[in-house]
Amino acid sequence: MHQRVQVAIIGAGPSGLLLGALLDRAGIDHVLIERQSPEYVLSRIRAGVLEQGTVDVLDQLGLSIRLHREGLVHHGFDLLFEGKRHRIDLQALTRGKQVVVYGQTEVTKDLMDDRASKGLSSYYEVEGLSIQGLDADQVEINAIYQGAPLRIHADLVAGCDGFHGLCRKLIPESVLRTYEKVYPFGWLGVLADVKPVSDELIYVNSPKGFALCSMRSTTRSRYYLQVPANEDITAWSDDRFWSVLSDRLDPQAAKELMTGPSIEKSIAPLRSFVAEPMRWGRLLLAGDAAHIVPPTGAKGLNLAVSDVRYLAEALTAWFKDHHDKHLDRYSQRCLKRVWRAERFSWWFTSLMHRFADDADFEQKIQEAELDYLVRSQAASSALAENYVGLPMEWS
Ligand code: FAS
Ligand code: PHB
Repeated sequence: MHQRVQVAIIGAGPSGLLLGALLDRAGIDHVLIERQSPEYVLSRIRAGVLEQGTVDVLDQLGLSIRLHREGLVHHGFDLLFEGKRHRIDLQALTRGKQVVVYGQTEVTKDLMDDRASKGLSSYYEVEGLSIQGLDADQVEINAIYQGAPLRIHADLVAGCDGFHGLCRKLIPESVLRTYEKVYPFGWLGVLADVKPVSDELIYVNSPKGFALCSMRSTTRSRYYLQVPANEDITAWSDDRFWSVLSDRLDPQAAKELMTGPSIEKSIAPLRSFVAEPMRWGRLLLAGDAAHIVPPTGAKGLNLAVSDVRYLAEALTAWFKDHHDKHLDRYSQRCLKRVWRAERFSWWFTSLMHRFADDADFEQKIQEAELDYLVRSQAASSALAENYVGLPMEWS
């Protein structure tokens, strides 16, 4: 099978699917190539909180009907420390901004359904992918699809293949610069069909470790516990999970916590990572292929979306208006926003988690910073404006 397109998108997670939808609306000929099956992609439980900018782009695409029907608008969240909860009033602190709780799985499904309804070219369960010609006058992609050779020629490649993907590694070592911080802990996440313990999210700083009470709907909860980085998930029965979570909550929440069988349980490692530049020749990286943030600040998916919005604008200018102004600035434009999200996610992770070599002094300092934060309008405004998402217009 052979195809000639303007853009080849590698990876059908949120980045690749969203870019495909935006290129379709712009009339830019493209193809989507994914290693896994659609079912596998949908089985991954990831992000839960959407910034307004992410909702806006799904509105513009006409893909937010279910989101507005099923998503939960949140105007604040709680910080729990020293056994007490303090509400961060996002709406008041950001002059009316909010976030929407709507799982990444649902966003991915809405994007997949849109793509299928338009009959757009997508190759799932592709094997043996190789990409040549990123520094030549056209790119050649070879792979195996349904047991037969697949060859695609493209003008440009969008590397949307995530942290473990192929595309970032195609940038020569002499060009690529990476920055990384690996945290000594991970998040043990549980999904359960039980009523959430609170109407809003609760971020917990406890001497025994971080916890997060989130949700996917009013009947489906998503909880996380900080665990050591090398934790063995088989050591975590549901009973143990609920008992440890309850122990990190305030007395009222512990009393009201609804427990039940987990329908998904997984451990996510935490790291901060940035690869520069996000463009090399005919390759443009977007989303987790270029950067990773610890999920504390709920930035991962939203940062992928802002990359893709910039990339779609650059590709439209290139193919439709035949100017490369945005394409040339793509990497620099994304990285400004990436580093702001990296800083916030690192700061919030450092404030909320127990670090193994921390003495009691560090716990007291964290509690003092949290106490200051919930009392100071200036400090809580800074937290709120980062959490709802910084303006896309900041250059
Ligand atoms: P993705 O990793 O989602 O998608 C990349 C796609 O490329 C995958 O489908 C992969 O199969 C495919 N691929 C890889 N190599 C390929 C190849 N060689 N050929 C073809 N396809 C290939 N963010 C939050 O905001 N909150 C959270 O709570 C949160 N939890 C997370 C938990 C985990 C375990 C992980 C890994 C991430 C989490 N994130 C969270 C971040 C997550 O939501 C990402 O930001 C988001 O998935 C980024 O989307 P993509 O850039 O599309 O990358
Ligand atoms: C989630 O619901 O999965 C979630 C919410 C907020 C975060 C991280 C994850 O900061």
